[in-house]
Amino acid sequence: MRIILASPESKVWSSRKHIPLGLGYLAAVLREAGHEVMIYDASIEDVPVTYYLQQAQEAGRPYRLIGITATTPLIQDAWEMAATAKQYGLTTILGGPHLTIMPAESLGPEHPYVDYTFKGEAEHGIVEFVAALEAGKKPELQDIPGLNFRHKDEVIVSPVSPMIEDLDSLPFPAHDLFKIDRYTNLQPLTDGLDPHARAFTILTSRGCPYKCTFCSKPVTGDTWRGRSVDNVIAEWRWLVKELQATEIGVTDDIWNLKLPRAKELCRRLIAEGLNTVPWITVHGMKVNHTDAELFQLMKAAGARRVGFGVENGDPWMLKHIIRKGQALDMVRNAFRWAKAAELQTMGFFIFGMPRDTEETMEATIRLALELDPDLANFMLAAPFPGTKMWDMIQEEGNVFAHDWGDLAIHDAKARFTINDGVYDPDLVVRKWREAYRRFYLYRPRRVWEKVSKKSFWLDLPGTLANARRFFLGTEDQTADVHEAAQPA
Ligand code: B12
Ligand code: SF4
Repeated sequence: MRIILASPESKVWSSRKHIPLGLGYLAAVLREAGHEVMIYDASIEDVPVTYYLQQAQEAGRPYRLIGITATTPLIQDAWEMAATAKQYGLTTILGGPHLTIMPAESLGPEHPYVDYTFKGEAEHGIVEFVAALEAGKKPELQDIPGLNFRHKDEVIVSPVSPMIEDLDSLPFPAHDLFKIDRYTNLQPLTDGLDPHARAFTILTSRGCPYKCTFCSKPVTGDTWRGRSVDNVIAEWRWLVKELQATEIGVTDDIWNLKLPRAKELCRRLIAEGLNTVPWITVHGMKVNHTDAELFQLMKAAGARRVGFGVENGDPWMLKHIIRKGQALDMVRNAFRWAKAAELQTMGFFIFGMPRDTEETMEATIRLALELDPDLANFMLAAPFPGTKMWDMIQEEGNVFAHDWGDLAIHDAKARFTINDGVYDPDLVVRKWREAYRRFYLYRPRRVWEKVSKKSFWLDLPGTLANARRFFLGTEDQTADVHEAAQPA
């Protein structure tokens, strides 16, 4: 069957473009099952999806199915894409994080163009689903875990698709199907400036046993499942030797949960000569499960940058509200060891968690200044459904968001309040802006480091737009610069 797997335009994530790896996994299993698959990622395409649908129809080889992925802030775009595809007669199925949390919403009467949704990891389910369609059977009658559909006036939500235990049993993602030259480079310190970057990402494990209150991990879940080092190395070798990767991003929830495995991976990258291509941990890594040797090995294995989820500078907030399972001395140690190994460092900090006050946010700014990472990413707390933080706000406050798009992490606005007589959303935004100013502007050494870099002048329009947004405040909510999503 001819299938399009699509990622909608990321209006909430404008400058940095990374491959939608989940679709790569689905493309790989479908290809293995004999289907013809195209990956359409609206964020890097010059033409709308209708161009390919039209072209295929005119050639007499129409696409039969479109599978669309969506995170929560992108669900509106996913609906629009499904509606468009429906006009071309395609069967439509939506999957990904938002559909795992809210499988029934997209099957409501306002979305008649969505035929199916899928909850959870879909490598097994999608193959069964397509086999049923191809055989002219109704997939809804096949008892496919994870598959949700309409039946008469009812929406039937099935149990979540079971997590894949043996990740080594999966084929490697279909990296070769991505138009890789169109994606931006992964290194924020040279933000997207290498027009020739071939920046791939890799998942060495799925899941994370920690339960940070702000973190949404609906698909990969709380159970950590690691691929064998051999299996990871084989994919890494493919990326480096055959697909000419120029940089690689590890996008695990927590790649270093098992410290000996993390070290072994580094040793093997060195032994196999795969350490010539720089790599980073895209969403950071956990400060727990590290030691000085790990960072030395990472450096020798080609790692360029590590990022850490620091979140807050106040120990009470860390322990009782964020529940990150890490203490400040662990944070300090990890930064110290990473710097000693001459790795670039990045820190992720969150402003405006419930109970954050002027003092706790001040402690966060001071900690950022003390740790002094090469890049500090200050984010405003975004309550995603399914998180503990979402539940706290439902109980004690109000979410301001009008629609799911309002939850985009980089929007320059507070998204909720807590009715405890202390929490002040305006103060949160003020402190967040202050953090950027104090970290990037008010320190002459840092300003000099920035302006003395070629990249600063090459990307001057982008830099000025971001400066306006972070330092002055602006209506423009589409900006970008830094890394996204949840740090480990
Ligand atoms: C890498 C990553 C990124 C990268 C690349 C994103 C991309 N283009 O794919 C970057 C940095 C660009 C990024 C950006 C954002 N991200 Co992000 N990201 C991740 C991360 C760490 C890994 C994604 C991944 O590869 N997962 C592994 C694969 C195997 O899983 P998967 O993609 O979910 O796909 C599986 C299933 O969902 C399902 N599936 C997926 N699509 C489809 C489609 C169909 C038809 C079917 C049947 C099944 C199906 O099958 C797949 C295989 O099992 C996740 C955390 C996580 N653990 O998932 C966060 C995560 C997905 N991101 C998140 C968010 C919020 C964002 C942003 C919206 C941030 C923002 N600006 O506000 C943007 C939006 C970008 C976008 N296009 O959606 C949240 C989503 C939460 C939610 N409720 O939706 C997550 C869960 C992080 C978190 N803990 O909060 N992200
Ligand atoms: S933020 Fe990181 S450590 Fe915390 S639960 Fe999410 S993935 Fe795990």
